[in-house]
Formats: sequence, structure tokens, C-alpha cells
Amino acid sequence: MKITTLSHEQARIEAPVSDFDPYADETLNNPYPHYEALRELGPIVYLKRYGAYAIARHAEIDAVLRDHVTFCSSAGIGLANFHTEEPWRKPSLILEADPPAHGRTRKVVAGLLAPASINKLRPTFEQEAELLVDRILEMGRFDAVPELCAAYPLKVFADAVGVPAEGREHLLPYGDMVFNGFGPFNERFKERLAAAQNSITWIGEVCKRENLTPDGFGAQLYRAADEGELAPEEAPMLVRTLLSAGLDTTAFTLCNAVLSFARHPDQWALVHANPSLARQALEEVLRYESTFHSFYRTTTREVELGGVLLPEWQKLLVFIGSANRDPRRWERPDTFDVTRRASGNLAFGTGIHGCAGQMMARLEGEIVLKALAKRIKSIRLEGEPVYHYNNSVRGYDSLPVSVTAA
Ligand code: OVV
Repeated sequence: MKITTLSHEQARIEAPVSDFDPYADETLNNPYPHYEALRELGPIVYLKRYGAYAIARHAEIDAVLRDHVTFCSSAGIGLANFHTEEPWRKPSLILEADPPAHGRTRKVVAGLLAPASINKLRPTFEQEAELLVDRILEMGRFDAVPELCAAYPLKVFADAVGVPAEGREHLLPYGDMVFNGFGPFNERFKERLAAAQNSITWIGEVCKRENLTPDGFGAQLYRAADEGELAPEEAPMLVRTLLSAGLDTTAFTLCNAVLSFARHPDQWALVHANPSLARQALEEVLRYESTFHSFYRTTTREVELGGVLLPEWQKLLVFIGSANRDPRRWERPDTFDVTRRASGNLAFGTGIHGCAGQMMARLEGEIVLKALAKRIKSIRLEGEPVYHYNNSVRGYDSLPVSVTAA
């Protein structure tokens, strides 16, 4: 093989240029054919509407996420570059930080959310899932978003953090704004930002020590500050991280699970027949209909990626929702198959920024799916799902369904 060194000029010419708009309603309605087209264009493409490069194949995404030195997070994981543009809120101390600063805060939050600590929540989480299943069976026909998918994390996760019951309606709109912020500053984001001012105020208040229950994750973060593991002003910021990242995501994951099973009754039959498949089935939901679809990294130096030379401080769009459908990595990627090995999917990212709450998310998902599997024979769609448009996460506002008891 002849080894050649690309000059800047050659390298730029070799990146296919695309007019693709990842944030158009039409794209979000069904992004998968668009992802396929992007993957086929090449290992990396240039999105001229946004002035950003994009990667949609599993291999490049995995490599980029593992190289946090070259592809940093401190410039923001949306399109805005925090070095040149003012962020809409103070940057997250974990998500929008690089080593060494990232390591210390990440360690404290990872400790809270480690399996040993969250497994203690299992009995409570199971009880809450049973109560919700009782209710939906009684209703028979209902909207799965408010009655199940949103209700569950709004109860169990918000309780676990220790926020008051009153005002929890602010949690999802706040997270919605945060996740819109992982795209461009478009009309969608501007509208939600304008509409969510009261939610921003509420979040600011509940992150304070005096507004948190004494036994939750929030209080534990303040105790970590008492012990010198965190600076005093870092504790409320990390409570904010839990409340930003932990509600919309799990609510939408449950939406994607319910819809996937309603559309694939043969797959539900397998989980119903064998509820111990719940955890593995959840993993396949995360692969097949990933919740978090896209975000950015920023280059810290000139670097070659997929044969293209990227300049320093270049925004790079990473489509993890596409990596999870890449035929280079998965057999029959567009088939929802709960019997497959879906581990290795990038739904929670990978590398040092891999989701710190992923074990919590899996615990919630597994418990809900298992509770449903044990008692519900069929899940039927009874009307058109109402999609919730967001710049980076996929979920629903309404899922009219009916269920029948086992
Ligand atoms: C992973 C994630 C999503 C949203 C917000 C944050 C993290 C945060 O750290 O605030």
C-alpha cells in the first residue's frame, strides 16, 4: 500500500459535502434513512448548513468518543463553541468539562450512581412499577406517556435525588431545553428556552441544600462538599446535572420501549413468556431506538479523521443513534430483535464521558419492563403517537395504547 500524506487542500476536498439538516422536523420523523445515506457518503461528511463535520459510522464514533484529548467537551457538546459564544447556562461540571477538572466531579457522581449504591433502591423501584402496572391495567386504554413513561422517573428518580413533590412538572421542560442545547441555537431551542424561564428558576431553587430531602443523592452531594471532595458551589451544580440528565432520558427510553413493543408484538410475546429477558430487551430498545441521538465534540488540534484533515477548534457532530444502526457493526441493524446481543451499542456513549447514570437508567428500564412482562400479555397502539421534537433526544408526547392482562 502506498502511503501518502494529504495536504490541507486535498484533505478538505475529499470530505463529501452535504446539505443534510439533522434538525428538520422531516428528518426527526424518521432519521434512519438519512443516517444510512450519511454512512454511505463516507466515514466523515461536511454539513454545510451548520459548518460542522459529521460522523455516522460506529467505528469512527467509537474512536472519537474514546479520544477525549483530541475531541474535547469543554467547548460545549452543542453546535455553539463555548470559547467564542456565551453558553445559555453555566457549563456542566462533568459533561462540558475536560480532564483534569472533569475527573474529580465525575468521580463523586459516579460513586452515587454505582451499582452497589443504586441496587439498594431496587425494592422501592419495583414497588412503584407494580403500582403503575396496577393502574394501567385498571384503565385498559390510556396514554402511556403521562401514565407510565414519564410518571415512573418523575416519581422514582426525583424521589431518589430528593426533590420536593411539588413543582416536578418543571423537570421535563427543563431537561428538554438542555437537550435542545446539544444542537444548534435554532427556533426550536429558542422557543423552549423562552417558554421555560419558570422551570429554570425552579431548578435553581431545588438544587439548594435546604430544599432537598436529607437522604437523597442531592444531600449526598452536599455531604461530599462538607468532606472536601467538592467545593461548596459545586454541590448544587451537580444536583443540576442529575436533574438535567436523569428525567427526560429515562422517560423517553420507556416511550421508545413501549412503542417498539407495540409495533413488534412477536418481540413482546418473547419478553412476556420470559420476563428475565427484560434487561437484554431494554438494551435492544436502546440500540434500535436510541434516546440520545446526537451531540458534538470539538477538535483541540488539527487532526485527520476518515481521511479528512480537520482544523483545530472544529465542531464535529457525532450520531450515536446511527452507530447503533450501522450494518458495519450489526447484523440486520434495522430489525428489532430482543434475542440479539445488543451490548456494545453506543446509546450511552463511551469513554470518559460515557453516561454516569447508565446503570440507574438500566435499572429503571429493566424493572418497568419486567413488571409489564409479568402481567401484560399485549400492548396495542390505539392511535397515532405524537412525536416530541428535540434537537438531540428522541421521545413522545403521547402514546395512546391499550393493554390486556396476562
Ligand atoms: C448527560 C447530560 C445530559 C444533560 C445534562 C447534563 C449531562 C449535565 O451535566 O448537566
